[in-house]
Amino acid sequence: HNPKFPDNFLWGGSSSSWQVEGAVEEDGKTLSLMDLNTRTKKPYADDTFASDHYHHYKEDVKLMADAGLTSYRFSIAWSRIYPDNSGKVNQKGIDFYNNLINELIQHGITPIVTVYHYDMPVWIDKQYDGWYGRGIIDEFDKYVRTIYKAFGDRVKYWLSINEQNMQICYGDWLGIDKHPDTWFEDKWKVNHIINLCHAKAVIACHELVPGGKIGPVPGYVPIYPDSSDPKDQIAAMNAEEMTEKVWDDLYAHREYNGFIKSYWKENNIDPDIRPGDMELIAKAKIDFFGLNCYRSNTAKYCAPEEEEQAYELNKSGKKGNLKFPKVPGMYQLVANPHVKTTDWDWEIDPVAMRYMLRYVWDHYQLPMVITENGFGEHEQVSEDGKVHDPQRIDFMRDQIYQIGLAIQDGCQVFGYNPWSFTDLLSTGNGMSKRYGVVYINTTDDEKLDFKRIPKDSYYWYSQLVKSNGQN
Ligand code: BGP
Repeated sequence: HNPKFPDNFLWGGSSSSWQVEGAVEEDGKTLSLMDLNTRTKKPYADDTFASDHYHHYKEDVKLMADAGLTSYRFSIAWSRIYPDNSGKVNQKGIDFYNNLINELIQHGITPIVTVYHYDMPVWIDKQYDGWYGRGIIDEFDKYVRTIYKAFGDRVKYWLSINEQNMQICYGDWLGIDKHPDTWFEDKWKVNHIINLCHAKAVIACHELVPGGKIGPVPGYVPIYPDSSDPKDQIAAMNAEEMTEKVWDDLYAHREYNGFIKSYWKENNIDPDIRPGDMELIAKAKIDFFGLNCYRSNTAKYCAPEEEEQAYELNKSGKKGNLKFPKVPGMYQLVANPHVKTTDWDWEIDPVAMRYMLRYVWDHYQLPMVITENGFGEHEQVSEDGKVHDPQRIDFMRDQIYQIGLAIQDGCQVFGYNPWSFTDLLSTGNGMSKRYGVVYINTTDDEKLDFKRIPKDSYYWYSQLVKSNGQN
């Protein structure tokens, strides 16, 4: 039996605009870098239609409501709201999100909206060199103010920038390190500009959304020491600092922590912090933490004379194709013999969920909502016309149990939004790595009907949701 979940706990689902909507150049929208990114990797990614949620949103919301969901976390595509540098709002973009939000609310589902989820508009990138140029800050401020004014009467939960830490740590994978030769120093400059945009998003939300609450969304990967060797413990702390804690501290304490400041100094890579920047960041008081958690990592000591190794993620979907990073003098990541892995070598570790919630609660004492957590798999429709996904059910059951334990431990958690509700494009594997509790037929080009087929996990999750976490 699961521990008891609080009344009004939000049981939801999660997505992001470019991964689910499709209609990438419809009704005035222009392309984002992610749209282009997946486009070049055809055939496995079909960015032009994704899950065609743009045309199926009513059906999708109905499926959520039938399952008893009470929240839905999604993102707004900046390039649907401001498609170019004319400064004119695209009314059809506003209409789409208005319709979606109204549909959700009519079905008793609370919208949780991410302002920015990886999808840099191409025109912003051209004009300001994406996150590299400070010109983006005012554009971002204008964009967030527009969406708060348009939707803030109904949307009370907002999320600023999805997985800023992952964007910075794994910039090559997400296409943000556009100048790889200088990325080592650039990333902190880029990160500082994103911090300023995060601050703008927080401040404007409190100014413009009556009763509005906003939080960041770090991608959280708890890091364990590989052994009881004290050097491994420090290595795990170093890895946690460099991939996670620097961001959490900034969001919660609203200043850079001592660790990163001395790291910059040591490496002579101070970012360009201008007068007024830290005052702006200091004003951005967050209300809660949104947290994405899929897996854990394990770290061990790495001697300074070792050779550096970049993280090479497994994009093949065949086990054993991942290369762990080595950061000489700091840490190296290694396989954990105590946990199983997915076909993409992601650790399947429900305890990581409890660890994360405990860690964030202990350090920051802010309410938390899980904004992503899920199991990626190769999937197809069986001969009986159904989609059987027992591994996803096991995954979710174990994760939810650990959330219950964390709540029992005293952590304040107000919702669980697994990734994803419907199948959608994966960042690196398009539709060949599926996460949904609802299957979408996008594989058969002959009959590209986007038919929605609830998987076994949908029915299982629905039962759990309807009993507020018991089943
Ligand atoms: C998170 C992202 C999501 C999502 C998920 C799964 O990091 O916020 O956008 O894609 O990871 O990752 P992937 O699609 O690479 O399997």
